Amino acid sequence: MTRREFLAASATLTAASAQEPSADIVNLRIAPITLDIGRKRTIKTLAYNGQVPGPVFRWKENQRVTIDVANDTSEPELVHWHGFHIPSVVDGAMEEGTPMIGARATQRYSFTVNPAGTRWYHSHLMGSHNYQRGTYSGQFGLAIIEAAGEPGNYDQDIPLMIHEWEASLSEDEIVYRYQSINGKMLGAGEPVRVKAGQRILFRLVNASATMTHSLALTGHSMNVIALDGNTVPSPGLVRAVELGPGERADCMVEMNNPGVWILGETNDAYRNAGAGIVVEYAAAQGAPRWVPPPPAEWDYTRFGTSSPSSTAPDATVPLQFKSHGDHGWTINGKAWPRTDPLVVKQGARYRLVFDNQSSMAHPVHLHRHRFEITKFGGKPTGGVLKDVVMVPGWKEVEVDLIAANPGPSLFHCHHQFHMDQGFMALMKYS
Ligand SMILES: [Cu+2]
Repeated sequence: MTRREFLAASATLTAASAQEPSADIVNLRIAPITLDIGRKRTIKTLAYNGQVPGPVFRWKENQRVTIDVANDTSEPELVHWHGFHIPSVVDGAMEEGTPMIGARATQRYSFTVNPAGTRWYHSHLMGSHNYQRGTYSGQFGLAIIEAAGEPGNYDQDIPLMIHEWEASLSEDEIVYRYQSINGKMLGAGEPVRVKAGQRILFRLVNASATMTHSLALTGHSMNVIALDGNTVPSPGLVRAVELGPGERADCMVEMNNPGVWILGETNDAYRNAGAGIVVEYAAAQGAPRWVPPPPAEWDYTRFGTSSPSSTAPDATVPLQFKSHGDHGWTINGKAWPRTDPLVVKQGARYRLVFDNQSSMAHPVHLHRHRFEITKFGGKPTGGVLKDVVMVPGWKEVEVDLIAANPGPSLFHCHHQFHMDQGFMALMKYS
């Protein structure tokens, strides 16, 4: 290429980017707000665009998007695009090489969105032990990536993001004073208004820093059609959905039982602390009703195929999780930043064996990739694709990962307190 040709080509590139529709550029502003969560309670927190949750982004799969983030706070920040398969430099984790957004500075994130499904975005601050920042704050929002040509067979699409407020440490555990769905305590916000005969897609997101939640809609069953935004092979009706921090479930509900109901936490104390929202049929009256669902064990395998994929992995990687009391959490005996990196070769299939040598369940998350659950607590399965998996206490979970997105990727517990205590490693491509 001659210099003249090169200049002509660059001019074309510049012109092409200048012609990008402005609708593809969105702005996020991180700033302190006073959030009214209802019941005469206000919370001082950090949020996106002055609201909790942040704006819902609806993007088309493979659309090029640009997000200009202004950090209007006194500390560095960054935004993680959870469940997106994008380059490390824009993924939103400092450990992967994403630049921090300095205090009072701005940063442009530009990438092509995929894969389709319910994704979300949130702060990814590390090790602050400040229970007002990172995932403890109001910095979270939903991003829906729509598959091309997908009709969307439902009448309403309702995102519900659960979160807690005023965290403190009590006997080595994080406790909260208040809980909310979409930033409001149960009964304080607008109800979800429905009509008999409608099909509603509820996008449930656990935007908690540390809590696992079980959610039910009184009077209705929920058809789980996708987990972490990925369609499951065997959708199934459940009375309650369990979500660890970072997990999502897309639930289709037939509105066939008119009344005024509560969609909320099955745990009474959590629901009374605010974790719920009213679902109100047109013309229905009376106080919102809560009836506890029958107890049931949450099991990913019921949404999978009965037999796992027959593809053999190229390598098996055991990863043992253990607590060392005051010294924090370890992966194979080492805590971040001393954890051994997980080195993978592009295109290879790895079977990761998560061995939980503790009594606590851990929501284990891998950035920039998704994995397929192949065995859950000894039970083989296939077809359930996730980016966070809850590994129950003293149990083993096996997942298959195809290394298909080169660049450093964080692997960590999505429980913020565990992550801050060392439960983190880096996956690298050789
Ligand atoms: Cu954990």
